[in-house]
Amino acid sequence: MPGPTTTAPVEQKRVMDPSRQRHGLATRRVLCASCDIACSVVAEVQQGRVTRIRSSDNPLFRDNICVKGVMAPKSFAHPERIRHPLKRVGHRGSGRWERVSWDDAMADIGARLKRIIADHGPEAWAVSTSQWNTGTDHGLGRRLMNHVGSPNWISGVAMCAGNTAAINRFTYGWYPWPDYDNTRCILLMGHNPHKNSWVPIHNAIRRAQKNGAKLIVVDPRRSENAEAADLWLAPKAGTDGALLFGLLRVILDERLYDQAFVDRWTVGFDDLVERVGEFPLDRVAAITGCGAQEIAAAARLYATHGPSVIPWTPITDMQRNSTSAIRLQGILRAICGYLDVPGGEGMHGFHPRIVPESVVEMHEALPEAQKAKQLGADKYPAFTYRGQAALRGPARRVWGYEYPNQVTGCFMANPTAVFNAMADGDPYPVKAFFALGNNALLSYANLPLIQRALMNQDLVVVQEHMMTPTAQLADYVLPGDSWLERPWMFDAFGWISLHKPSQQAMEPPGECESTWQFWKRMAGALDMDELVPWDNLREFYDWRLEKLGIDFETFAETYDVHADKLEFRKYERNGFATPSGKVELRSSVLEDLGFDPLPYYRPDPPRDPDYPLDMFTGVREHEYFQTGGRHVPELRKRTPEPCLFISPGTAARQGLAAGEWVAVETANGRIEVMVAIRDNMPDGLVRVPHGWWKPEADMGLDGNLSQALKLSDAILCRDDEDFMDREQGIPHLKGVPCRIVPLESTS
Ligand SMILES: Nc1nc2c(c(=O)[nH]1)N[C@H]1C(S)=C(S)[C@@H](COP(=O)(O)OP(=O)(O)OC[C@H]3O[C@@H](n4cnc5c(=O)[nH]c(N)nc54)[C@H](O)[C@@H]3O)O[C@H]1N2
Ligand SMILES: Nc1nc2c(c(=O)[nH]1)N[C@H]1C(S)=C(S)[C@@H](COP(=O)(O)OP(=O)(O)OC[C@H]3O[C@@H](n4cnc5c(=O)[nH]c(N)nc54)[C@H](O)[C@@H]3O)O[C@H]1N2
Ligand code: SF4
Ligand SMILES: [Mo]
Repeated sequence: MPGPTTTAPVEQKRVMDPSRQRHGLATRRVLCASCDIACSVVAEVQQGRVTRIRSSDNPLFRDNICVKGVMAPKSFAHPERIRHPLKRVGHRGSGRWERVSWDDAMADIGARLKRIIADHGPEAWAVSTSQWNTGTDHGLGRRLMNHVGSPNWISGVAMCAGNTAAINRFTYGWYPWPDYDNTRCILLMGHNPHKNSWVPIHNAIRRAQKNGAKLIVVDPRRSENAEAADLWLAPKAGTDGALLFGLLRVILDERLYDQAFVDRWTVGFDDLVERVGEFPLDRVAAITGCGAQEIAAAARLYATHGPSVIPWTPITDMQRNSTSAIRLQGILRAICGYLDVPGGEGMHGFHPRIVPESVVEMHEALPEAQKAKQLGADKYPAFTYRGQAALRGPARRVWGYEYPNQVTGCFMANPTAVFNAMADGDPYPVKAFFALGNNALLSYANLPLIQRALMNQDLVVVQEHMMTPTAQLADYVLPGDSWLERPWMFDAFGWISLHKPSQQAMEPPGECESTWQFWKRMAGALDMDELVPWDNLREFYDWRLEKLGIDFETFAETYDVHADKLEFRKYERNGFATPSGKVELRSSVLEDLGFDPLPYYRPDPPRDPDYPLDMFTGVREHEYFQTGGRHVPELRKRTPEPCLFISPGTAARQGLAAGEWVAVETANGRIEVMVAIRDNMPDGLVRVPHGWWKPEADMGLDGNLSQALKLSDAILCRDDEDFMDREQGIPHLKGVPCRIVPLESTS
């Protein structure tokens, strides 16, 4: 997701194209954060307001722009944007608010949080954020929580690249990034960047193809990338883990791996061979529905047309076999010799002269006894402190710091465990919940549980642009600024060592503030001012850039991108950041945690005949980022309603017509959707879009939280044992048994 798509040394000085400067217009070079890929774009400013977003002057980035970015100024100027702090006056969910000052709000929040901590301990405070959107947290929240003593931080990255990063660390100690510029083969496990989704990655893939790279796509649906692929495999949803075993089987049987690398740099190869032996291609074909021949063809292409890459995919972050599927991708990378080589997947480490957010977070300040209380650590430890503890020493040895929090996903509590503690006090009560730039109610599995959890809080604080369903259940709703209204330094989520600056283009409206500023206020409210010794974001960036010998404003004037010189095969110097110093095909960390040290495949539970179809959620809609954006009329008219995407065959069998409203039901609940028939959908599988609510609809519980309680996919998503990954405890969203019922026959 980070900016440029190369692992070659990059230091792009600022490029301005005078022919593109219009008379009388001020321009600012900004990074779009209307999704989480941070395109470099230009903001045109007139009379203190951004009037237009256009593409970058730098030819490298000129094509990196999409409809969401272009419409951002409209989104941020919406009349219903939250511009002042609001305090709840009616009962929770009544939708009644009064305007208060920031100072009063923070004084009360601080006092109430102190009381909760005094009564229940610091672990009774949980925070959910999306660092992508808030953009300016920069680890300050974790820093404060670590000093207060709460380990209970969660984020949507638990189902996105964050958990993938944590699991990758088990195998080779750092989550690598693809070198699209030099690769010869790209394997997309479902991931489907397109013209309105992660445009820089879409462009990088297309460029790679033009340069002769092959494209293999694994997707049950004929996606945009499937159409552009050299080879398209369409497995049954949720069976990626089995398919990956099939690829490995062919590569091992035909000895297509890098023997020298395996001999010198891996442990557990013989055990792996034995485990893969349990997956003959006919078994894989039976599980996935893909033919043995096409599986073999994909494996050969990946292994012999390298260096190849398997870009990050959220699809295997959201499956019952997630940990194994992520590990299998790592194992493929490693044994084929594609780790940390040009055209393969680079392991950058930290930028040596810019203070990383991981260091800002100060995880070493959280006492071990508090780390041990992190919710979910006992049962689902993989991405918790406990799960990652054995990697601390190796990380220090190789990367210079014990807590590399790549993609912010390596030291999280388990979201479901946090919601259980909030709702039922089990295993201990959580009574204060902060959602910062995160629409928590809609952004995890099992919405009814999250709703109960929120209703059972003594203090809910939300920082937002709009009155989201989550905000509607808060005690305080605080006004957040936007990416046009603050300076920003993007660190590529600590995934790669690239840094990109973003200039502030306009003043925030009303009393909107950054999440960084919220945390600074919070430090004051908790009598911990000394933890945030910087007056504002610019000073904080100046501090982080000190070793580079440049202040933020100069940095932003000078560079489009900054990275230190990148080297390859760094492991030859320090080994890998794992306990053995090698690539752990057999994971000592998983073994010590009591799990199978080898990848395995857990079949679907027996089908309940009441739910004859499968549904998946998570396909991204062009116009919206996740649960946001529905308030922008220009976008909304393009996709006005949540649809159920279904094949012509399944629609005919179910007697459904396009445009008809139906209910989709799983064992967890039901939502309402409009039927949309698509011939790129396979029979038997239906697709439910993520994140629907209607900002224009009545607010509060009486209005079903702006219809979120009727429309959100999170109602359908299950978090019971059969639908959770064993090691991480993240939900299976790809292939959930469902049924479709006419609206009038549902209760
Ligand atoms: N059920 C289900 N859950 C999912 C997924 C799914 O497919 N289904 N997908 C998962 C994935 S991949 C991800 S990445 C996560 C994303 O989960 P979230 O991070 O919660 O993503 P959004 O829904 O975009 O919520 C972000 C909120 O921040 C607000 N916002 C935007 N910009 C700013 C800002 O600058 N400042 C402040 N203060 N607020 C801002 C927006 O109005 C929006 O309400 O969800 C995950 N959860
Ligand atoms: N416009 C827009 N762009 C976005 C976002 C957005 O909200 N809006 N969100 C951003 C974020 S946070 C993320 S995480 C990315 C996600 O973007 P992607 O990684 O592209 O993920 P999705 O769009 O959810 O689904 C991609 C493909 O996975 C396929 N798929 C479904 N189930 C399975 C399965 O079981 N196995 C396999 N192999 N494939 C399957 C679907 O058919 C679909 O074509 O998009 C980013 N880009
Ligand atoms: S892909 Fe679109 S929304 Fe995402 S950062 Fe780029 S311009 Fe913004
Ligand atoms: Mo995501």
